[in-house]
Amino acid sequence: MTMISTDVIDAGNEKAHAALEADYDHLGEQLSRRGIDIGWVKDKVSAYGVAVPSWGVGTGGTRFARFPGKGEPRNIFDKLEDCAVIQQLTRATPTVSLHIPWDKVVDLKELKQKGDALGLGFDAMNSNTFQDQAGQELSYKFGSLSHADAATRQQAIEHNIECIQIGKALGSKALTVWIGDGSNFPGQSHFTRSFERYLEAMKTIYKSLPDDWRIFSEHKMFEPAFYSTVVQDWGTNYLIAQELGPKAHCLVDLGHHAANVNIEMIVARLIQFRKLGGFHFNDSKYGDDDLDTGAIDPYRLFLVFNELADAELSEADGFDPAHMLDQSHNVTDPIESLMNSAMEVCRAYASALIVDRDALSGYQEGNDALMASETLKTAFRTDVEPILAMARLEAGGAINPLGAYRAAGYRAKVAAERPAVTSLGGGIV
Ligand SMILES: [Mn+2]
Repeated sequence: MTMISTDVIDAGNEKAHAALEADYDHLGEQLSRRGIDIGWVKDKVSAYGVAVPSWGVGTGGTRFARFPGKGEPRNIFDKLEDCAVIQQLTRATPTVSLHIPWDKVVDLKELKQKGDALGLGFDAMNSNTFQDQAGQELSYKFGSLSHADAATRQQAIEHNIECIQIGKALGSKALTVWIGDGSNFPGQSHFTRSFERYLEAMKTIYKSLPDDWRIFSEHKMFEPAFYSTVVQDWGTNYLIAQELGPKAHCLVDLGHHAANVNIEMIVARLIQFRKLGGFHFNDSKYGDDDLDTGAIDPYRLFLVFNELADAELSEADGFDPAHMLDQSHNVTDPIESLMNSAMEVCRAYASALIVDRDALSGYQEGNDALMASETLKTAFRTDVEPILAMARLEAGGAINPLGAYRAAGYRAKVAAERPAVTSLGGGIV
């Protein structure tokens, strides 16, 4: 089942094919002068995938307002179709990450079949105890897994276990837990006791994990709590993963740090101690803006991938991070933003793969700061787009996904079929 007519993709590819071949050959020649086989890079990019967040295909909005777009998905089945468009054109997003209860369905078999029919797998499950749902018995206003009340904590634990059960039926292998627990006033909550309660609750969830599953805890410095947050930084996150055991890892959302924090170094530390679970890619200027990946600081994204490529190529012990996007789209068509973001992630990966690591290592050992920096810059400045485009073309995708998407008129088509919805799970998470 394909969402975009292959005729549209073929027509676009035919027009762009000759130029791509020429650009690819030229880049191949440049890289071979540096001792890099372009085919090796392309194969690695082809094998790479980043998960699309189900909540990303709807217009997210901000904490102030949401301006719905036309033809927005009404439910998870519509969302999967939009995700399938992204995968069909970019060939970089073979899986979808679900958020429960936003994506809860009556018939899980039907959902799995829909995914299968669209060629989509299910990545990490995301639980939600940061807002109250209709009919929910106990409120999360004052916290969930770290709540002072044992019955509220139990309710949050049971929700996470339910997410695991749903994920099992869909073929997922991981649970991501982000809580909004924290305080707005000094003295409002006891730092140690609330963290103890959180750990105890997470240990109960951990016991319900199947053997081949992992649990990712996601830290976030602030918001919704503006004074203290229970899982506020990577240090706390590392403590959690250590306390829970080998199936527990840390998830790094690029927007969940203080401004100017050296995220790539955090990534290196987590890799070194085998606790890097995965990513939520996005970009930001001020806080947790959830802007499109690479929109503000593509060099930072590259530097994160430089650490990932280094670990991959040196076969670092226990290195197997899950890659996901986590964005909120306010002013763009979410499908266009997610396609571009997936390609930005692939670009950062390809650029990191062409870093001359032997040279870099030599400059590091020899204290040649300038040349070490230049070695990274040389890779970053190289336009790897022909590699990405060729990988897409060979996998049946579009040389120019954005062009193909617009030419296909997908949004107008679904706008006619999908009445506007006023509220849809999503937003900044
Ligand atoms: Mn996130």
